[in-house]
Amino acid sequence: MTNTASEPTETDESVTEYEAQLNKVLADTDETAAGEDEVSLQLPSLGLSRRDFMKAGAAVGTIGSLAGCAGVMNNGEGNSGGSQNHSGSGDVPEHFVPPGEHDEYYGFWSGGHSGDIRVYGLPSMRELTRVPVFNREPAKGYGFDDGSSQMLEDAGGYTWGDSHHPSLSETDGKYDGRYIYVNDKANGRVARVNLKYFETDAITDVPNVQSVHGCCIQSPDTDYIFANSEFRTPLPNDGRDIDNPDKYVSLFTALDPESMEVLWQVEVDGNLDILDTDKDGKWALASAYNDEEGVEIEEMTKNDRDFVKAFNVPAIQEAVDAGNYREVNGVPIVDGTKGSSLNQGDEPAVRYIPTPKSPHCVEVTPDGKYGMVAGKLSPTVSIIDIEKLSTEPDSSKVIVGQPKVGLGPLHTTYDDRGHAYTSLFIDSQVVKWDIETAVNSPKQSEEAILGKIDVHYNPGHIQAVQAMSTEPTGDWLVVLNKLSKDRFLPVGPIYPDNDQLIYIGNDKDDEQGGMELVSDHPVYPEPHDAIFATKDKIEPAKTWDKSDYKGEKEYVTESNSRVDRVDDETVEVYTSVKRSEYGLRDFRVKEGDEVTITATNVEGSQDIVHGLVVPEYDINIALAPQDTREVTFTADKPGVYWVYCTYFCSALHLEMRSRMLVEPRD
Ligand code: K7E
Ligand code: CUA
Repeated sequence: MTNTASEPTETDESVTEYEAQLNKVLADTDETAAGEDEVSLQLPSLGLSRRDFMKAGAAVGTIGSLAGCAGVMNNGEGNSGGSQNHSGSGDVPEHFVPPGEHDEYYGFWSGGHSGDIRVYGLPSMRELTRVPVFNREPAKGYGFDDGSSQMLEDAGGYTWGDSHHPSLSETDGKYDGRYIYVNDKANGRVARVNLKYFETDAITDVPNVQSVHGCCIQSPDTDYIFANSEFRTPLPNDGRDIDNPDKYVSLFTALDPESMEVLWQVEVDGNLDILDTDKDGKWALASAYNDEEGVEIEEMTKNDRDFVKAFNVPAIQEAVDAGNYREVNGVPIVDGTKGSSLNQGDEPAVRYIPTPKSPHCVEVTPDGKYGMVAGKLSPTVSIIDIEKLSTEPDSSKVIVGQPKVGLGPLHTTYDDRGHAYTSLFIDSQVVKWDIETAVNSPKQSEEAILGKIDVHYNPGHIQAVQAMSTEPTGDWLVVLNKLSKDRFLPVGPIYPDNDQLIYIGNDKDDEQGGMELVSDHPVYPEPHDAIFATKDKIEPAKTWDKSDYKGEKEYVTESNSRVDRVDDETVEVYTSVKRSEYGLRDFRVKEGDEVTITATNVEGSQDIVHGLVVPEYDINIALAPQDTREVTFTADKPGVYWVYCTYFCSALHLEMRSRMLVEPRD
């Protein structure tokens, strides 16, 4: 550990303060929980004193000397051996992918507040590319040409986003390789990335919500995209009810996966958090906290339980079709609050499933039988039996298991052999457990636990290969750790995250349940989640297909490169682009003209990309083979402006130029 202990008192103070805060939350829970039913936190059954819990929590809360010990503290049981061993044991298959060879899996990471999607290969963990989504990206010209900048403008004109939950489109429960959908937690948006071109092709700014956190496709056939608003706000949020937090609402939103239009929303009590669906197109499950509907932390953590919401999608659609809604900002809003008449009867629109307070997430098993709700503040995972959602009228009986897994459970993923893997934020571990054993053993018991492995440090999401589809393959697991601390060369006070690759293909009977840590990978902050598909699921185009934009943009050849003057103040410039020349060696416009340049890369050979940039005009477009892009600007500065290519495309790349000649308008 490079951070040495015992200097700044400010650090100590913040630890003490954090301890006090958590202590208060737990004390309240403890008191109200006494003598109550099994959904309470039940700290005594942890087998740990509250003091131990506090210490672990404090270490998490402060990126100081104590926090460096988070992993170490939990090594007391001597299960750290394998985690120091980067090469793994002889049972781990080769994860080094030699030069020139390809990975077995595509991995798609949400970039967090970098706003993008990162594409990695697995098991090499090599970053292959980034797909800008909510962010502008000069390296790919995204947010610079007319098409993408207009899309960003129409989606609210924000300059950034916070991408969290990437979801791959499915057909019949299997990844179909068409799209990734991802939310913007910051500005309440949902975007779609086209996996033929690895390019964002749609962004929807969801009305009536401020922040979209949970986001997923509906299994098995991607009939809807669902999005949860985490923050409760007045409806509409136009200045009314500012001082009336009771009137704030949280909405569950359905979008059309093709048009990306918002279809309807459902209003609920409490807030909404993360989402997953069953595998039959009926239930969407949303974790939730703040059933208290408080606006300050003390209010949000007062009660010892919250409610997972189960949305009955056909019933909601029926209510919408029957006109059973109110409309706000053009969106039908269905009443899904606890007392709603739509929630009565055999097919309630929304069911409220009681869980321990502040659960974090829901992830449905690949066979669609169970939805796992990680406890976060509770050391348990609550197992929802999805079939019972349709058959069991008593909501508290829908939870059919509740294994005690460890401290700070956040996310759960699956292999192909009936095992679940849960990240433990506070323990800095991954726990492997057996699903059917957990269902068949008493709640709060540890019978289902098969082993734990240390990770470094404070894991958030974990994801196993193909685990969100009906076809998990069960050999690799990635743990997205929030902190890297002393794992890499220091790079200043903002550290990389540390994504760790774990082999899970061996069900060995050891302390780690056969899990083996094989490699560490620093990642640029701060990815939130990832999803993995076998390489055969994704079939990207190698060059553009001009028929994909036929009728929208002209395919400009060398012979039709030209300057069209539309009127006294509007000019259209058309140029082809190839090694090592532009179709126009120069072009002439007048000061004050609105200029639109349409440029086509006429080359057919793969990987020959050209740029077209105009210095001092902030123009920067990138053109893959057979692609056409447009850019519009005002030529407000007279003079000579060299147009050049940004991609090193040939031996004559530097000579690949044109000139924009802007004549003074007298
Ligand atoms: Cu758990 Cu935004 Cu998916 Cu982060 S959420 S950990
Ligand atoms: Cu084209 Cu460099």
